[in-house]
Amino acid sequence: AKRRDWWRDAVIYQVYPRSFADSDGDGMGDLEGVRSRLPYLRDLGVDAVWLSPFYASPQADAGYDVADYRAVDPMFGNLLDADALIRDAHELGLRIIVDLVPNHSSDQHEWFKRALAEGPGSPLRDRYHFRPGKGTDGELPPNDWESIFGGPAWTRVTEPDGSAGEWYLHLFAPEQPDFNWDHPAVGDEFRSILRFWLDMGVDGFRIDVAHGLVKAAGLPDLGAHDQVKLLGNDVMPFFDQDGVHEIYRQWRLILDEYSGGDKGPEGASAEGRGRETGGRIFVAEAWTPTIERTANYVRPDELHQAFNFQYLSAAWDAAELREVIDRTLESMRPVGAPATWVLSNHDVTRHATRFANPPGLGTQIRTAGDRELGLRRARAATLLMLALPGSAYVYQGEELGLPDVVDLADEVRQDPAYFRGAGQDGFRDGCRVPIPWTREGSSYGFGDGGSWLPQPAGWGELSVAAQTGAPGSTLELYRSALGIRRSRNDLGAGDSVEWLKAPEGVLAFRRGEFVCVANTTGESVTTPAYGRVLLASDEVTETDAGEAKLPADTTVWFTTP
Ligand code: TEU
Repeated sequence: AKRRDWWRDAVIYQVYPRSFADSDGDGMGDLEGVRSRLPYLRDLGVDAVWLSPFYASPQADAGYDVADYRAVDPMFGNLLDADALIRDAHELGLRIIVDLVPNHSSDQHEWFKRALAEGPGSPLRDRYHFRPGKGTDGELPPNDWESIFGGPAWTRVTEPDGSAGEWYLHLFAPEQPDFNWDHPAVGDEFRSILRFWLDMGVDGFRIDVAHGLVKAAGLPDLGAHDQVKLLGNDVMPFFDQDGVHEIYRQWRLILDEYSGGDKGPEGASAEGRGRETGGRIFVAEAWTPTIERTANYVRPDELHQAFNFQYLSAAWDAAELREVIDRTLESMRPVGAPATWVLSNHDVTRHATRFANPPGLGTQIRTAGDRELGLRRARAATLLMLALPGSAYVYQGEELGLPDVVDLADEVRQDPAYFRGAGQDGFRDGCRVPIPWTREGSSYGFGDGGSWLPQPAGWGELSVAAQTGAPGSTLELYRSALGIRRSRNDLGAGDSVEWLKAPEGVLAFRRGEFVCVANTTGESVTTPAYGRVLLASDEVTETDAGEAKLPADTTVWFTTP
C-alpha cells in the first residue's frame, strides 16, 4: 500500500511547557512534566506534539527570546531530559516538533552581548540591524517602524564609553533584537542549529515569525510602504518579503536529507531516529494578510504546512467559515500542501472565550462573555475543524474547554505585550494559565509548588480527572472525535469538501462515507436523513425517518449507509 505522509492529516497538540506540568515544584512547567504526561496525549489520540520554546532564555518573552539555541533552560531541565522526552514520545508513537526562533535572539545571546561590548564598528553588529540615529545628535530612531508589542521598534544603546550610541531593531520587545539575515553567518548558524535538533531526533520545527526574517532593502519608512501597497503587494517592509523563500528552500534540502525525501518507506533516512518516526516537517507561523500569500510558504520545495490564521480569526458564523474553508482549500490545492486548521494558541484568546463574545472582536477579548454559549460553540467548532481535510492543531487545555482567564491582576501578569501596551495581540497571559489535572490539591495537579500564573477558583472542575470518563465532557468529546478520525480514512484526507444544500447559518458537507453538519445559529435545525449519527457536540434527536434534530450551536457527524 502506498504510504501517506503522516503530516498531511495529522492532529498536532501544542504544549506550552511552562504551563503544562511541573515536575520539580518550582511553579513552572518543565520537560520532565511533559514526559510524564505523554501517555495522556497518546490516549487523547493526537499524532504529534509541538513544544513552545524551552531553550536557554532570560524569559523576557516566555522563551521566545533565545540566548542559546542548543541548550535547555535550567527552568525546563537539560538536554538529557529533552532526549528522554523525544525517545519516550517515539516509543508511544508520538512525534515531536520543536519551536525555532530565527527572526530574533535574546539580548543575552553571545553575539548580541559581544556586539554591544565591542562598540560601533564591531563585526558582530552586522549580524543584527544596528544603525546610527537621525536628528542632530542621532537622538531619533533610524526609521518609523513600531514594535508589535507597542512603542518604537528601535532601542538606542549605551556604548562602552558611556555615550548614547547606535540604535538596534527589534520588531518585538527590546530584549529581542532582530537578526540581519543578509549576513551569511546568520544563515550558517541556523542551518547548524537545524542539524543539531535533527540529530537529537526531532520530527519537525515550528518556525516563529516565519514571515519576518528578511526586511526590505534600506529599511524604508512605512511612508514608502504605501507605494508598495499601490503595487498590489499588501505587505509591510518588515514582513512577507520575497527573500524569505530562498531561506526556506535551503532549509528544506537539509530536512529532506533527514527524511528520505519523497522516496522510500517511513523515515528512510541515513542517520538518526528519523528511521523510526518517518518524514520530518516544517510548519510556518506566518501572519500574512491573506491565505493566498500564506500558500507561498508551502510550495513543494519549501515548508510543509503553515498555520491558517484566517480560520483562527473567523467568527462562529456559517457564511464566514465557509468562505475561509473554500479559500483555504483553493489556495492549498495548487501547491499540493495540506490545509491546516487552528482555533487557539498561546498568543490569542482561547476560542471558548472568543465565541462567548459577540463576533467582530477578533482574537482580542477582554471579557469572559457568556461562558456556557462559548463552550457550546467551542465544542461545535472543534467537531467542524476535525472533519475538514488537512491537519489540525489543538492548543493544550482546549480539550478541557478551558476559557481565558480575563481577570488576572497586573502584579501576576508576565506578557511583555501587556506592559508595552501592545498592539494587536497583547493580553496573552489569559490563555497561558497552567493546566488543571486534578479536582483538588496543590495547583490542581499542575505541580507541588503553586503555579506561575494563579489558577482561578473552580479550575479543578475543568480538570482532566474531573472530565475523564464523564459522559458528555469536553475531554471525552475530543477523545471520541480523535478516535473516530484515526479509525477512518475519510476525515482528514484529501483536499476538498463536497458542500451539501443547507439552510442559512448551517454548514453541511460530505467526505466519502461521512457527513458533517454544523449549526451555527441560535435555533435548532432538522437535517435530512444522512445516516447514522457517529458523534455530536450536544444531544441530537433522531426521528423514525432518520432525520436528525440539532440544537443551537451544534455539530454532528454522520456515517452514511
Ligand atoms: O508570534 C509572532 C507574532 O507575530 C504574534 O505576536 C502576532 O503578532 C500576533 O499574535 C498576531 O496578531 C510569535 C510567538 O508566537 C509569540 O509568542 C512571540 O511573542 C513572538 O513570536 C515573538 O517571538
